[in-house]
Amino acid sequence: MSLKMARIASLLFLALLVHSSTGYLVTSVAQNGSISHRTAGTPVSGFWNGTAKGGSLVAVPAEAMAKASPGGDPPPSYSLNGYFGGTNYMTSVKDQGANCGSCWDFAAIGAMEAQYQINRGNPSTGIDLSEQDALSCSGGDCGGWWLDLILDYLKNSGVPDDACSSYVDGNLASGKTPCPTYHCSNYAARKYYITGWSWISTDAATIKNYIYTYRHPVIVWMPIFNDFPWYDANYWQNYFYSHVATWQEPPYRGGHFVVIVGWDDQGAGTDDDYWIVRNSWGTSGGDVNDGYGGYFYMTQNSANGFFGMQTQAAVIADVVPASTILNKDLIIARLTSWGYLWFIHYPSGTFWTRYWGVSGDTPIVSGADMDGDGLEDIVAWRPSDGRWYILQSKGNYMQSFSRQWGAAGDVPLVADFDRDGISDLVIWRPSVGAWFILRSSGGSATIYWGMQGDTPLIGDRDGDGIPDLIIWRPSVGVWFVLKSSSGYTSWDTYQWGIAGDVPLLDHFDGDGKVDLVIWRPSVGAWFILKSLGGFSVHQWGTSGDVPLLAHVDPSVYGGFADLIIWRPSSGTWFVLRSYTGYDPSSPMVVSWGTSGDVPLTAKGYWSI
Ligand SMILES: [Ca+2]
Ligand SMILES: [Ca+2]
Ligand SMILES: [Ca+2]
Ligand SMILES: [Ca+2]
Repeated sequence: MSLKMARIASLLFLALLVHSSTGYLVTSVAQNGSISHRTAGTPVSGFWNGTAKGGSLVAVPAEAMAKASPGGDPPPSYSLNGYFGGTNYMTSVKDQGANCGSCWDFAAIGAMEAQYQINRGNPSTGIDLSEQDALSCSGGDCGGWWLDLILDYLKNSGVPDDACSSYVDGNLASGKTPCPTYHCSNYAARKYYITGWSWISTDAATIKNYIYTYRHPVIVWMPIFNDFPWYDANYWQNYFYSHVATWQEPPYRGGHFVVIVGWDDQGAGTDDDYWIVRNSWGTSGGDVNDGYGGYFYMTQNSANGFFGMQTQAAVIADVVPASTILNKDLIIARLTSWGYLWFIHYPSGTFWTRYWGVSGDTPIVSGADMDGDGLEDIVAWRPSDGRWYILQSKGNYMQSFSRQWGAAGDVPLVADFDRDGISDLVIWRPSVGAWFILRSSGGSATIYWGMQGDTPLIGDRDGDGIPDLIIWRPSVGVWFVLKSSSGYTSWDTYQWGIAGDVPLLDHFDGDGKVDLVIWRPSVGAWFILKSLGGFSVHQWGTSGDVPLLAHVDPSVYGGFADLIIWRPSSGTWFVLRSYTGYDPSSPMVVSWGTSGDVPLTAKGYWSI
């Protein structure tokens, strides 16, 4: 074999013409266009349609039945907080603060944390979710909000753990801390989502059935009056609430959301029947003497005042951690009769799946973050209509949008040219050698660079942090790098590779400038031309393999890529790891996929 390794200041002519912000490739960009992907069969664990509302009872799911109590009617007393023995599935009672009207937030997240533990049969998962994030980033504020809106928000947007964004708004009488302020940087990967929720009927029998038989804490609305125990001078002891007044006397203080976790129909010191209710006003009030500070007891009996009866009640289906696509994951897109089924394999060995895209689409993932949350999205580019179909990481890969950009015969790529943290859509058109760049921040650009038969790539070779447009020409084995630092007017050339090779880009010397990589199928050899100077050669793979580059080993933040071979015949990933010094005697070998699949890798949020 021979590979010319000298860098040559080639004088090969390459048609070059730059247009500024003109030449829209298409006449319009659709807003949230409808899509024709298939979602049937998507293995989502939610057992309710999260959009079902209106107070009607929902069907009892088999999944919930499996968690059900031994059977029989709800007993005279029972509680999910262990008050009558058994397991306490509730997390610690929180304090929404002296002034902030964020009960809607604390009630929803309190039920969410408990439901997570209940559905896993583990009262000590350590789950602690961020009320501040839900307050800051949803439409609600310290002036209050609606239960259905916060539950929809938790389903569609999720919340990270509390350490990512701890509570700071307890003394805000109105407004809230703005959303970005208290996010941790990797908040998207740390989120939890509810899979669905439903209103339930507010009669006592139904609520007891949901708590006992199906194991759901019930979020309810209630009015608060001046005689509510916490407003009483004896609130240390007086934590039974049986309001009998009218709206006028004593004065109405406002609406409040709380969580019913159980009941006692045997009347502790009274012949009334009471709900056991988790509040969000700290633990110094309520049933402190019994070790249940923060809980109070509210009459079930509407005859004792119509305010004893809740007027809204809702339950959460299940709670799941965010699905993520990060740099260590191995990804397979498999064409099935339902379209592409994506399998995302975590380093732990677990995986998740989504259907996205149809036959004929180009599956794209590496570096594609069109919703700007730092996690890569699942993208299918469709030649037949030139549309980009984007399954957003935001919303746990359950929401989507599309954009029209490109046409049949084009090559789709992604990069962030305007550096706003959102991937821009890039189309390279071989017939005219044109790059069409649709910027996320608005506007577009057309740059002519390359010609039919070339391979387009994108990377930052000149080190200014902005993508350069790169063409590899097989006929002469020459790389043409059109530099962003020159305003895309001057270029460098490198002779590296020969016809039949596969060109790739990644980092191998830590200088932040992409290095030029050739994989030669005939001999299974990698030739890496480094920006700092010099080159390296590794034998890894054989003819018929698919070469990929990614950062999957523990040195992920060290900046050196791993050499990956995916072998279709056995569906095996062979990873030659940078942190072993590319030692072929200690590869990472993972069976994932099968013949006919499309293997893909992620860049991860660290390098998008
Ligand atoms: Ca994303
Ligand atoms: Ca952008
Ligand atoms: Ca650059
Ligand atoms: Ca480099």
